[in-house]
Amino acid sequence: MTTTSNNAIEDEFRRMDADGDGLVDLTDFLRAPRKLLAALDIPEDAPKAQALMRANETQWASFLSLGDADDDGALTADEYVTTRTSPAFRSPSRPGKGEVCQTLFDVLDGDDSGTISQDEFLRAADFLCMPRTEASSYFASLDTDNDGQLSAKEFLKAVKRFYTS
Ligand SMILES: [Ca+2]
Ligand SMILES: [Ca+2]
Ligand SMILES: [Ca+2]
Repeated sequence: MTTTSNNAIEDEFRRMDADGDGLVDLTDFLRAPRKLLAALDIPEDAPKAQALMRANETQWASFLSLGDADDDGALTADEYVTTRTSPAFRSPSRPGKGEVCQTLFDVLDGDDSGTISQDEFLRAADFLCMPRTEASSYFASLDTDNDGQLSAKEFLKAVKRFYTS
């Protein structure tokens, strides 16, 4: 099992802290899902979009409850590391975690087929900062039954790996 080094977590923090003020707040935290919705042309008032944003807000509240030592509603780099290295962060029952995975799946499943096709997956590749060729092979590695579609189960396994690596 690999432990995420604090350096990697600090990099993650700096990516989230888009305005570089040394704090990550709710606006910073919601920037990524907002960008994804924009990349997928999903209006923010669509039910799928609202579900994704609500799930992220719940997730943010759990980040604060784990790491916001001074209770100011924003995380410093140190507070962020505390959140990310807390054993409760990895818990599958952490508030918002399952909801974020499920609502992310629904957003990527553009045609509501209940599975994510390679095309649907590649639409999000830019958002994942992944070159298309890499995204294609990543998709293939996630599609464990090789039917060309990611089931919710295949997808959740991937997200879970992402959040625990
Ligand atoms: Ca704080
Ligand atoms: Ca689909
Ligand atoms: Ca599959």
